[in-house]
Amino acid sequence: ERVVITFGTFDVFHIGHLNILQRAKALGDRLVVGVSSDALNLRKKQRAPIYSQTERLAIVGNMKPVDEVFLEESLEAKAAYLQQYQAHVLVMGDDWLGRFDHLRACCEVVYLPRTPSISTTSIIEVVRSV
Ligand code: C2G
Repeated sequence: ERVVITFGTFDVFHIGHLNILQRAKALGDRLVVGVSSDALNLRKKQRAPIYSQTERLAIVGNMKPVDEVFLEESLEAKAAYLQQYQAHVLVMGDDWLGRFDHLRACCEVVYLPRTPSISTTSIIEVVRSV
């Protein structure tokens, strides 16, 4: 059984998120997703997500391609998470290109192209301007 793992905030879940989960699942048999915690987002983006981590875990965990979700509490713990979930492949969007190459010692690392023209930030801007 080939285990694929990916990580993300998945705030205000949109089609770009669904696309990457579907493409990640297609690379193996089982898809595990680390959903970044509210505290981690506050640290790295200086703002809280719109949807709480409980809501984001429920949304991502109930998407068809996803077999298991867990809370990602630290960006630096990737190697430990890969080991804990026995991952064969790490998938990240290509906004992270090159950033996880050091993990090639643990598993395959695949960067997938982002879905163009959609992001949580652009959704927030559109809604704000309505
Ligand atoms: N994504 C995508 N296309 C978009 C928007 C996002 O393919 N138009 C992908 C991103 O590349 C990422 C995933 O969807 O792989 C989740 O995106 P974010 O929620 O923005 O994830 P991020 O905040 O970058 O968190 O440990 C790493 C972090 O947790 C990644």
